[in-house]
Amino acid sequence: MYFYRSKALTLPVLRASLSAGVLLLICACAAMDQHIATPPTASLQNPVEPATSSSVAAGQPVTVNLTEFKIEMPTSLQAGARTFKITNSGKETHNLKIEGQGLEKALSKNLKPGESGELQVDLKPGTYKVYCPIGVGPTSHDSKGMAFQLVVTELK
Ligand SMILES: [Cu+2]
Repeated sequence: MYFYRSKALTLPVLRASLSAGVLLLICACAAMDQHIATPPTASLQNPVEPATSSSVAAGQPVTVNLTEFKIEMPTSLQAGARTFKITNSGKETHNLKIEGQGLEKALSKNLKPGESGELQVDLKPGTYKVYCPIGVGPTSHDSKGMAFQLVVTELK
């Protein structure tokens, strides 16, 4: 009985403090779902594509969208040589850097608003830090949200 009562008392407090965060999380998940091409839905959308998922994943360019202060792209990719097609859709200058598994690569030139660039990377399985290298310390775009961990899986 005591257990139930204490739960009921803490619930409104939790709801009030977390509602904003939960909403953000839901939005983030929905946005990511749109950008991650899962093999089953991809084959439905593109019936011309061969059934082998390896060729689909290996050759496809990765679309990256940069805004304040977000990096929109799949958070998981299959290993292999990939081209990142990066567009700055924001209002500030951005770049994209990928670090991990002995790899460290960024666009040679920062992207002004509206500009795009391509980055060639040979991804080995493992985790990478993908971030915007603009700014230093607490005002860096990295610490403002332009960073995430990319997981690269074995080529199937
Ligand atoms: Cu940036």
